[in-house]
Amino acid sequence: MQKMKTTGKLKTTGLSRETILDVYKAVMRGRRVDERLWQLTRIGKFSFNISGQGAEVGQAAMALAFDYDKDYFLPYYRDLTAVLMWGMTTKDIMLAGFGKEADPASHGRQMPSHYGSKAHNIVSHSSPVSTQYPISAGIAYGAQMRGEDYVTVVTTGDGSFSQGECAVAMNIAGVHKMPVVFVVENNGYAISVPDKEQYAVEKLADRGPAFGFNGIRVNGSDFAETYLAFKQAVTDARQGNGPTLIEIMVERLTSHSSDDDQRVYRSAEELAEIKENDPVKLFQQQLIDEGYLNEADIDRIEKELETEINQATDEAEAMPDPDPAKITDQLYAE
Ligand SMILES: Cc1ncc(C[n+]2csc(CCOP(=O)(O)OP(=O)(O)O)c2C)c(N)n1
Repeated sequence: MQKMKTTGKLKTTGLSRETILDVYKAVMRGRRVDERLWQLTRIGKFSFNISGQGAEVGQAAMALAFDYDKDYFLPYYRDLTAVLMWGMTTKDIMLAGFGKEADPASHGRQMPSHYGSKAHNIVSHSSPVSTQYPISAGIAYGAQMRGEDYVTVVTTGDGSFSQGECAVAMNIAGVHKMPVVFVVENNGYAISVPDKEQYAVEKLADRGPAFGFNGIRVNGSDFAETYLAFKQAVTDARQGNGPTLIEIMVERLTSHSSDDDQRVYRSAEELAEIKENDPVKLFQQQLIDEGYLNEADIDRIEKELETEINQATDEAEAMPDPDPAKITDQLYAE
């Protein structure tokens, strides 16, 4: 996988110090909630976990470019940091993991990590990968038909991006210049299959021009580069200039899921290297070096998150389970 160094200075984003600190907290929330999800899975309280560790910085940069009050988000299963920024709460995530009735994604009927919240325009996806892509084009077309100015963003993984659904969605979106941002989070693997066995193009972003719009590859460990690319894509979509494809290069620090062991197919050297280049560690160091963060801030934010996550875990676990007599509720519109 191609490695890229963190480069873009945070001041080039034009964001305030307060916003940058909020982003730092969101990135740390993504990491710490994810760690808790693993613990809950390992002690048998959750059935399954699929992790976003290594993609937090890229996802935060993506999410920040959108208007959470009106834009639509169709995430995939690694987008924990992004959905938390978009309005889902740590407790929402726990409710889904425990399979509780109050889970906003599916009222306890879906697997964990199938994020969704009607209140926040976050559309939950199906387990067959990339089926969210054609739906995103439909939602974007709805904006054009109704004359509304919301933008839709949809994500998937590098392996899933070879599914036909992605081509179908990008083709029709290109034809109608739809207000949609297509995203592929490239972590170099589809479970155990490395990128060189997945596609023959140099970059997945190269598929954008094939459908008549821009394709850009960004380093997801570089907050400024990623944020500025998304800002431009959102502006273009809102102004009627059509879609953009953004390929975010991220890491996958964990195994594919709680049912996988990546030590079987990734070398010890490779695993040591990705740990060394952990994007969260690099981002924290960048904030310190550029004067946004000090040790006292780091400690304070860690304590705040620990309290938040403990509280969310306890409260969600104490909530009622779904009533088996109502198992078919929520399947069809009333
Ligand atoms: C249509 C379909 N085929 C296969 C699977 C099983 N499956 C789930 S995740 C996955 C790998 C996806 O890899 P990638 O798109 O690179 O995303 P990543 O998990 O690396 O983020 C596969 C094959 C599925 N869920 N749906």
